[in-house]
Amino acid sequence: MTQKKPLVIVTRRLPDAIETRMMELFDCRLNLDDKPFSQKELIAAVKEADVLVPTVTDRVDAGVLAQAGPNLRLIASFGTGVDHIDLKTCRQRGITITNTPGVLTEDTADMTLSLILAVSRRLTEGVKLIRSGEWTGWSPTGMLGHRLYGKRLGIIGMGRIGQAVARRAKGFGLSIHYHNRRKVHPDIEDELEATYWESLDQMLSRMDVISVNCPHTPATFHLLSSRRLKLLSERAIIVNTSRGEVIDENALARLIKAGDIAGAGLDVFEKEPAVNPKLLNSDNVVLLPHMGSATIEGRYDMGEKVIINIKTFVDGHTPPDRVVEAMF
Ligand code: 8YV
Repeated sequence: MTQKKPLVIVTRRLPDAIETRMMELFDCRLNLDDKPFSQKELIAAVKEADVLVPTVTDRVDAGVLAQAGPNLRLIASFGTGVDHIDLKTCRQRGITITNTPGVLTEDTADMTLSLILAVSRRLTEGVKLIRSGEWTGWSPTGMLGHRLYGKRLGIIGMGRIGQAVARRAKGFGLSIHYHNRRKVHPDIEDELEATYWESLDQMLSRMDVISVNCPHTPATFHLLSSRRLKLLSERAIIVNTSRGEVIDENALARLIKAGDIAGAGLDVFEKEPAVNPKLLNSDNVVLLPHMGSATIEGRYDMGEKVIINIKTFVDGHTPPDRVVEAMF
C-alpha cells in the first residue's frame, strides 16, 4: 500500500528547483502569487496542512495556532530566525519546528561588512552625487569618510553569523569585541582575537562600530534601548542585519538627527516592510530591504534544508534543524 503524501503548504514562492522537488516528494500547495498570506489565509493553511512552510513574512502566533487542525505536526520555516513563530504554543500543541541555520551565515556576514563599509566610507552618498550630475571633481576635502583599519568592532550576538562577521572584520584590521549571553569557546576567542564584554553598556561606550547579530527574542527586544544607544560615541556607527526589533528604531532616528552618532546601516526594520520615515532622509543612514541572505545560492540551500527537514520528519525521525525554545 502506498502511503498518503503529506499536505505541505508553502506560503511564498521558493526557487524553481526547490518547488519542483517539493511537488515530487509531497502533496505540495504553492502560493503562486507570492503575495504574503493574510492572517485569514494563514489560518486556512494551518487548518488543513500536515506541514506548513512559512517565512519571516508570516506571523504564526498563538491566535493562528489556536485554529490549527489536528494534522499540523510540523512547521518547517524557510529562514533561520524563528521570532515569527510562537514557540511556546507550538510546544504545547506538540508541533515540531525547524529552521534553516548555517546556510545563510556567510551571505549575511558579507552584507554586514557591506553595510559597515558603505556607512563608514559613504558609498551611497557617492553614488547619489554621481547620479545627480552634481559631482564637480576630486577635492582634497570631498566625501571624507572614516578609516576602518585599527578601529574597534563590537558584535552583539557571537553565534555563527557574529563569528563570520568577526572573521571578515579582522581582515579589514578591526579589533574584535563582543557581547553574548556567554563567552564563546576559548579556541574561537583565540582565533578571532576577540575580547568578551560581559557588560553590554561598557562595550557600547567604547566601540567605533557596532554590529547587531543576535536573534530577536523577548530578552533582546529593544536591547538597544534609547538609554543604551546614548552610550555610543558620536563617532560610532551601528549596523543591523538581524532583526529590527532589537533596536529602538525611534530612538535611533532621534540620535541620528541630533548628530549624536555618526551613522547607521540597517537591513531590517521594526515593522517591515514599513520603514520609519525619520530614517529615510539622512545621508549617513544606509537602508536595505532585508536582503542579508538574498543570494541565489543561499535561497537554494535554504530550500534544500526545508526539504530535508520535512522528509526526515515524515519518515519518523527527528529533523536535523529542530528548533527548541531553550536555543533562544
Ligand atoms: C531569511 C532571515 O531570508 O533567515 C532569516 O532569519 O532573516 C532572512 O534573511 C528570511 O527570514 C526568509 O524567511
